[in-house]
Amino acid sequence: MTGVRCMLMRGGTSKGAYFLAEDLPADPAARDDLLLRIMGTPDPRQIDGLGGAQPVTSKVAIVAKATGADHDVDYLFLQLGVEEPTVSDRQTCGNLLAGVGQFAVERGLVPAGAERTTVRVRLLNTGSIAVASFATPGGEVDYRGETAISGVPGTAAPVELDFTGTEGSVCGSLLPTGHVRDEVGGIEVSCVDNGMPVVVARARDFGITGYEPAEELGANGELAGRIDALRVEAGKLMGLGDVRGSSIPKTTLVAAPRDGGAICTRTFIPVKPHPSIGVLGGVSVVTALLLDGAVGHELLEAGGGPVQIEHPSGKLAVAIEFEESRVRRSTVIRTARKLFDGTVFPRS
Ligand code: NQM
Repeated sequence: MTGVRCMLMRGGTSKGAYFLAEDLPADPAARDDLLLRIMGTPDPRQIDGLGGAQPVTSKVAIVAKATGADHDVDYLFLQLGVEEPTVSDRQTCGNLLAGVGQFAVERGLVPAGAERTTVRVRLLNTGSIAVASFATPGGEVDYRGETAISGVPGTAAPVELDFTGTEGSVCGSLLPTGHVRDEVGGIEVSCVDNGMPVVVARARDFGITGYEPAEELGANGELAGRIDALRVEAGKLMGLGDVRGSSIPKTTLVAAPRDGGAICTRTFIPVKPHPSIGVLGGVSVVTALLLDGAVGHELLEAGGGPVQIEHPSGKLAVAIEFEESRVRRSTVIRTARKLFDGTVFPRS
């Protein structure tokens, strides 16, 4: 039986299978078929593959040496369905991105610095470039450290992620509908794309407080139906076409903060509750909330410095720098960890 070289990593609050592009078929259809068999999709438990039975653990990162001078590696993200045999490249993932730099060093694509290493990563899904920096004492990746991130037990070495050029990188503009606020099906929304297309709405407009645990929201079938209807309409206004069955846009419902953060969020990917919040999802939500007139702007309690987003398993800090009305850069701290390195054997 033929195996495929693969590294399983936790990247931020996600987990995925990392591959070198050269270790996978070049033909996208053959590659996707192989990945479905590796991850164990379709199956609600993904029992016969590496997937962890949730969207945030059914992910793949494909990394290759750079094809341009302004970056070091190319990173293609693929979201695999759990129950449905789908493979989508329509979104990127800032959480798996947290492991891409270390993976590139481990596979010899990028030389390690003596103390720290900085890797410029082109996000093939969106075309923007992110810079990841992390510790490499003695020229080796060290995953150990003291940084805790909500949603992950224990601590690990911090990975700083800096994003530029994410504004409108999926839909073409930061406010893809052309307005800071729209009404969709009687609900006020702000539609934004600062690296991830997100529809922001108020939790109370959906008859929930916005503080419910993710499991409770996941059991609310009526809510899932309303969110799907909203995102399908909003997707058209955002120029994304028919988004039925697509992982974008995400929806984030906001409420006033109640745990020392700046805003409380419940995010749906696309209709299942996110156990926390995505990285570029969080960047996009904060960008929207900072705009005058945006839905939820009135709920934001941001002082100076990074904006602390409350989510179902804790907080995510996002720093956004504006230059006049343009986003200059966004920064997020994550951690990542190598879980195993070896050969994976796909289901036949
Ligand atoms: O928004 C989940 C995650 C993500 C994506 C999702 C992400 C991002 O938590 O950059 O990280 O939105 O489907 O990994």
